[in-house]
Amino acid sequence: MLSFLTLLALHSLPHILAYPQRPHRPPAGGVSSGAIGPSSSLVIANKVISPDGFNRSAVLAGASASSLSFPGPVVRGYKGDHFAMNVIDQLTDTTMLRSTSIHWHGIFQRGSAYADGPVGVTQCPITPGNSFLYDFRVPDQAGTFWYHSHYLSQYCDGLRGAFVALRAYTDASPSYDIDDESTILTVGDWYHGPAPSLAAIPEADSTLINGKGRFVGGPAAELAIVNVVRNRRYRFRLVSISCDPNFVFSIDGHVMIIIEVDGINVQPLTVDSIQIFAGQRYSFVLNANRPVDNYWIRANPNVGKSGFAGGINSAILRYQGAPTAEPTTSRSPFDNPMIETRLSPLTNHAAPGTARVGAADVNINLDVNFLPSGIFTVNNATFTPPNVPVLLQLISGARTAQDLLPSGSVYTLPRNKVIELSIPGGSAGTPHPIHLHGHAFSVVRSAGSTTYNYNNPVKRDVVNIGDAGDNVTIRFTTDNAGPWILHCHIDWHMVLGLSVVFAEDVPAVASQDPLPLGTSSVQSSTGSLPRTPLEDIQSPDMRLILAQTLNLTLC
Ligand SMILES: [Cu+2]
Repeated sequence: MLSFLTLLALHSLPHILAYPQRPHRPPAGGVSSGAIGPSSSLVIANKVISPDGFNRSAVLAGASASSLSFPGPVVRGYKGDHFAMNVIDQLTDTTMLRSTSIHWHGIFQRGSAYADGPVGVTQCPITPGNSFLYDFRVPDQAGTFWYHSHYLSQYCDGLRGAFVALRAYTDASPSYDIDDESTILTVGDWYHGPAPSLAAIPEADSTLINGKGRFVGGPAAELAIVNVVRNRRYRFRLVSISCDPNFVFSIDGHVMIIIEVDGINVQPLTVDSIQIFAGQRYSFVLNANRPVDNYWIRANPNVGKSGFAGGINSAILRYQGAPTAEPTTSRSPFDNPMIETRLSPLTNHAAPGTARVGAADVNINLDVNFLPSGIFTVNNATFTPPNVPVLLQLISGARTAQDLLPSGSVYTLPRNKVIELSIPGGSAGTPHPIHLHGHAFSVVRSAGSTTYNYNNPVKRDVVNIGDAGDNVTIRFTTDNAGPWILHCHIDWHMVLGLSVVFAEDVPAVASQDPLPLGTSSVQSSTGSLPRTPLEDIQSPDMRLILAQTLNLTLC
């Protein structure tokens, strides 16, 4: 009788918040309860996996060497948390890169540039047998992020996973009932060969949704199943962990109400499909108000094998009570696709600076080109990771763009100014999704649009720069000292040089981005660390020693 009453009470609850309060562990019953963070080890090692029915060795992450997975474990914490992620390199497979480095995509790293991850910009790669403690705070961000290797094209070999910073319970005003690990949807491309032996810009073999999928000509491998209960509302966190393709994402029979873009809440926008580019994220509310059944979830790539024959590019939305069977639903024509110019932030609407084209404090045009020799240039310079990370160059006293390497690829930006970047589209490999570290930016002109919106443009951290004729324009304020890379998130293009670095507020980097003392390249504990501004260290030799302990010397 008691249990019956308990069940009745549970079923009558109007809202089931999966993350009601601290501590961080969610209640049992989610699809996965393997989330880690804000303090955890993250072991990087090799394992043979078969996510689409084809066996291959991969570069994977796990809380331990025995829990490696694709995607990697969800890293989770609350806004305000101090993250201490100790990345331990146990890679052994010589067909792929054995060193590594992790970027926490979308996290601003204010005051902790050394934890940002891009090799050659903020650190050298972590070598096999060593570890590196990523020690950073997330004081003012809540939303959907992800993490991935930022060493050449290593994340294409598997090192990618979701990162969620939750709002505190008291902040919540949810338009949804469920938000837990079962509502994270990763979509990405998958390759049957190791990235270092593939063509410079290879074609993916399959699309994986939540780490499962099928390839053309392959077996009917298990597809991801997303379970829902009728008449509940779900906050799905859609994360593109793609190396290359963008995907048109949709769920048969259902609309999606977008409420968050790249970690920033937006005015709710109802759509029937979302074209999501590499590195982008969308939270959308799905009301499971259709008849109990199975429905196809679709992610159609722009390159590689498109369509849905044999269950490729697909996963399954399964209502509780539906048969254990593949859906028989079909896709209606899209009449309400997501259009970027229809997205607006929920708060802090306006773009910074004077509301006129070219009227920011600093205006920079970035011309992307692809040369016959097979490399990309930005304003005629190709980015190759320097042997001395830009962060160490700055801490060592380099002050001007002319002094900073790689030559022609580093732009110095003054502090507390409004920056406008315009980036014409249409170069080879279009459309390029451009990502800026250290900031979110206002997209005052989107791909496919010729109008400028300074009033309430979407803020995000990856933007598609579109086709010939486009001139995507973004604005941000230089309130975060550090060297921040801007690059194409098609990983193959980044490797071919499609990057620049903004050295922001150069004079303040050494004092505002102190390197944590007590860290060593073989750090194995995850305690909080004392910090001393590097400017307090007067001896250049001592600075060099400190930098060496942080893997910051020669890459
Ligand atoms: Cu690109």
